[in-house]
Amino acid sequence: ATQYRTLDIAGIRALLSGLPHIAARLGRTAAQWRIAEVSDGNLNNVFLIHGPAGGVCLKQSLPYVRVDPSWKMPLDRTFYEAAYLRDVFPLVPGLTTQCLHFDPDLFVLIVESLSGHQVYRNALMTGADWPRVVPDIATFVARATFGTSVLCEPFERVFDRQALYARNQTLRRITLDLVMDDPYHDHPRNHWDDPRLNAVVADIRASAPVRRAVDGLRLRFLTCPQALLHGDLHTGSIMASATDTRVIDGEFAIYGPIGFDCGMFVGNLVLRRFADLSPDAGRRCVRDIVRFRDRFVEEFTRLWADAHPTPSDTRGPCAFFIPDAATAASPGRAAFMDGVLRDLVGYAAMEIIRRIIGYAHTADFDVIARPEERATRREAALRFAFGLLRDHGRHDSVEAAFGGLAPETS
Ligand code: SR1
Ligand code: MG
Repeated sequence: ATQYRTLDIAGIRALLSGLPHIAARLGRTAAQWRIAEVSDGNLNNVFLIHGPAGGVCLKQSLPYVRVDPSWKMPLDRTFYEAAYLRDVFPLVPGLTTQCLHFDPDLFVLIVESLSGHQVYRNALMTGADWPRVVPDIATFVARATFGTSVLCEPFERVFDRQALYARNQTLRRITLDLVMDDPYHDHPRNHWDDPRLNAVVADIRASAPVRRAVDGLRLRFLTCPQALLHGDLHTGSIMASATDTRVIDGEFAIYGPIGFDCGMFVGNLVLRRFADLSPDAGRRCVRDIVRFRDRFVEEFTRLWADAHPTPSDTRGPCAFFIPDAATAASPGRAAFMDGVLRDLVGYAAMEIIRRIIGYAHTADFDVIARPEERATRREAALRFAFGLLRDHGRHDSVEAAFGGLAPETS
């Protein structure tokens, strides 16, 4: 039996040589395969393998956090990523990658490799403005969440799937702690490199309305299993080109509130806006958030309007809001969508805060050379997120929450 070991390049070559469908995709012979480590995220080892006929991407869990080997961690995260891909790929075939192989002993996941794509965060940082990406992500979230919810499927199937992802406790714990808890009090994992941020951090932590909003959003994260979430949908979990968009890295997959995926994506657009020194950054950010909301609501509503069950279909989707189920304008649906968008605003704010003062920062601000400018920009982002949480639930629309980002507000 195969025992777990961390694979090096020779180990990868040997493993893939024994997998006929992968070897065929790469092309013979194994000696011709070029294998390069491209590990970039916080948790795992990642390799790209290219042969004469094509390429694959191999990801392996480590028994610790890649960027902090003293932080031990179970291996099962690639199992959940493989499960997520199997569950959502049929719903969003052109918007993620296909799982080609999962090895349950080595915790190795192999997916198709992408060519000509960049990590979307990096592309944004170098000025890309690709109109397809934001609506593609909105379509991805709408289809992947709607299709795994009781709005679309018999509850028996949904509850079985919920039971599987309920075991993804290690990564749910990371999100709960790193996104929803640590930043709101002193914790050794928190860090920010500039004392100029101390005052805004103190203001956020001292605010009773913020505390109430964060508590409510944490509770919803644990008690509202609306749909299968990606769970870590920041701009580093997206590979994109001008013409193609793929969501990757679904290891944080869990059942939760749909607005969490939306909010994480939007929060990262806002981080970019505050780090971007170009004059139209605010306008572009608001444009993209509105674009995201419009496409998400349009697609989710369309799917819902098409999904109403027939009387004979006793194992079909639940017949919510059935009196007006044939109309997209159903008040029941509107209330549901309003709830998702309210969650979006709150989770976006929490994502902004944790990426600046919590454990896992993003690269967006690192390219600002002058420390004063960097601190000013980060502080402005924190003050903006502070306002979103302080007024959480009181924004009538996405425009009311985010419209102040354009024209330039910092
Ligand atoms: C220890 S993991 C830190 C962060 O990296 C992942 O990408 C998630 O965003 C997580 O919160
Ligand atoms: Mg990741």
